[in-house]
Amino acid sequence: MDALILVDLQNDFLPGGALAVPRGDEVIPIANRLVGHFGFVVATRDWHPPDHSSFASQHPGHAVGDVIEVGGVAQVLWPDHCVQGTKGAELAAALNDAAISEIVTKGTSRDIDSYSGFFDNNQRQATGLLDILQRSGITRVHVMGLATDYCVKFTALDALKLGFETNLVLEGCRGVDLTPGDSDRAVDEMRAAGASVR
Ligand code: VGL
Ligand code: ZN
Repeated sequence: MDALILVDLQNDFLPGGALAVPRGDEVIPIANRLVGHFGFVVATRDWHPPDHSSFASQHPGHAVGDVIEVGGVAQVLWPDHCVQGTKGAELAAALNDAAISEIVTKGTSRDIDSYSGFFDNNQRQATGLLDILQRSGITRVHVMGLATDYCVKFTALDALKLGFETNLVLEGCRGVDLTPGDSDRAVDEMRAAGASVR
């Protein structure tokens, strides 16, 4: 059975939000169209405590976009975003959330970021997404959302590693592109790892 995974379609990732993905709003109508075609839809949600270690504000002397080491892993520093319980962390206002079967939260521990919808960046803590998919008899996943070069990429790569047939819904993705070309390279990586791109 197939599942649609909607990655981080949250207000803070849309234009005007705290970590706005350029043209991120364009994928909401695409999500709204696709949810009708899937019997099973899961949404992931970036869901950080206010003092999350991925926030540049927590690292005096560092700025947004710097890469530092946190707990032994490389961490890009971001503006404060998707703080638990805030408007910015809510699913996009225009998203038809009636069709969403499950919501998975990630990035909830202060000390470790989680780009993948499956695991934190240390691959130590699971989010529950794998259990949800297995319990529902899902064998193939279609992944779309924000951002192509971070959470979409790591969610799709983990899905492949976990043995799911994985399709990237390219028209439903937009990237941050901190470095120009990051999103194109992310798509190449997903394809090289075995994802179909349609
Ligand atoms: C994301 C950066 C920081 C994403 C989340 O959803 O791609 N990117 N947190
Ligand atoms: Zn985040």
